Amino acid sequence: MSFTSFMHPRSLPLLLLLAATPAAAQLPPDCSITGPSIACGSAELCGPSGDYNYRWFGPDGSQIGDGRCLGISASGRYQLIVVDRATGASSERCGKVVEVSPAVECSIEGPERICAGSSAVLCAPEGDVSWSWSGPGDFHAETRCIEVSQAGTYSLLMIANGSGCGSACSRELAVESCETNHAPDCSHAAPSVARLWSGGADFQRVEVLGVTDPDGDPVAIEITGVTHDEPGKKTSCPSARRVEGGVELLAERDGGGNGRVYEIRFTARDGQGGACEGSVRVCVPHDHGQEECGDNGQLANALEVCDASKARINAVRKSAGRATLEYSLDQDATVMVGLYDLTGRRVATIESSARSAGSHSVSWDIAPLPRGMYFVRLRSEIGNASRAVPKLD
Ligand SMILES: [Ca+2]
Ligand SMILES: [Ca+2]
Repeated sequence: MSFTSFMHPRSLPLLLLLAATPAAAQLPPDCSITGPSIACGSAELCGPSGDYNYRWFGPDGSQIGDGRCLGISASGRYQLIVVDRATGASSERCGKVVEVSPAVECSIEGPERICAGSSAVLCAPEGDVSWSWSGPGDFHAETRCIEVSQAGTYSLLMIANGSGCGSACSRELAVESCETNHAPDCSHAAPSVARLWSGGADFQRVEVLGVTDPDGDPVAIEITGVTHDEPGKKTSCPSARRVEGGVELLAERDGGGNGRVYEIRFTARDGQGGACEGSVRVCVPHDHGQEECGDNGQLANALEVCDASKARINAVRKSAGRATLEYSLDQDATVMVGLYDLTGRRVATIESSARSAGSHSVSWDIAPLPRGMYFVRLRSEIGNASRAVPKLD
C-alpha cells in the first residue's frame, strides 16, 4: 500500500468544511487507490467501490480510464477522481506512485526426450537474472544451462537481479530405451579415388567412402556390381575385380572415346538389420586435357571374365581310320596341336605351324593307336583349347 492511499491528506480540510455546512448530502466521496507500489510487468489499481464514476489520469496527466479499476504496465504516478453519481460531488484527486519492472519470462529450451545413456542440455533465457534449477534426485543448479540424464520434472526459477521480479516454469524429460535401429546413410557415398589415369594400365584400388550410420554402427560395404560404359572388343575383361574392402579397377579407356566411366554399386549394412544401397563413379579420363568423363551408358559388366582364348576347337570328327580337328583363330597365330592319352602323355604332334586368322582343319591317321580315350590340345600365343576325342576302337 502506498503512503498516499492511506492518508488522503487533501481531503481532510474539505471534510471539515463540509461537515460545517447543513447540506451534508453534498459530501464528496473519499478518494483512495488500492494496488501494488512495486509490480513486475503489469499491475491493477482500483478506486473505492460504490455508486461512483471514476476518472483515471496517467503519469503524463492525461485521462486514461473510467472504470473502477485500471490495468497499468508503466511506472509513474497515477491519479484518480471519484464522482458520486447521485450528487455529482467530486472527490479530491488522489494519487499513487507505482514502479513497474519488466516481467521475467521463464522458459526452458532443450529436448523433451533422450535415449538412455545420453544426456540433455536444458537452457534458460539469458539476461540479468539468477537461475535456480531443481530436479529429480535432489538435482540443483544455479547455471543458465544444465546437462542432465535422469528422467523427471526439471523446475526453473528465474529472478531478475535488480527488481527481484521472478518467474517459474518446468519441463518433463523422458528417457527412452531407443532400441530402434536406423539404416545406414548411403547418400554421401564417394569413391576413395575419383579419377584413374590411364597409362599405369594396372588395377588400382578403389574403396567406397562416406557411408555413415545414424546410430554409429560400423558399416560394412559389399560391392554388388561394377559396370562401365565402354563395351566392345577393346575392353579387357575383367576390368574390375573384388578385393577385401573394395574393388580394383583397370585404368583403361578407349583411346577414341570420351573417357571411361566406372559405376560401382554397393550395399552397406550396419549389422543390425539396416542397409542402404548406392553407387559411386570413377572416371578414367581420355587424357590430362579432358579430365571429365562422358557416360555413354553402363552396358559393360566390368567384373565379367571374358573368354580370353581367341583360339577355339569347333569339332573333332572321326571317319575311316582318320580323325579331323576343326578349329578357328581370331588372329594369325603359331599353332601346336597335340594328341594326349589319359595320363597326360603326348602320343602325337598333329600340327605345329603358323596359321592365319580363320577356320582350319587338320586330320591324322588314328589306326595305329591303341584303343582308349584321348584328347587333343591346341596351344597358341592367342589362346589354348582342348577337346576329348571319341574313343578309338
Ligand atoms: Ca544402424
Ligand atoms: Ca565414356
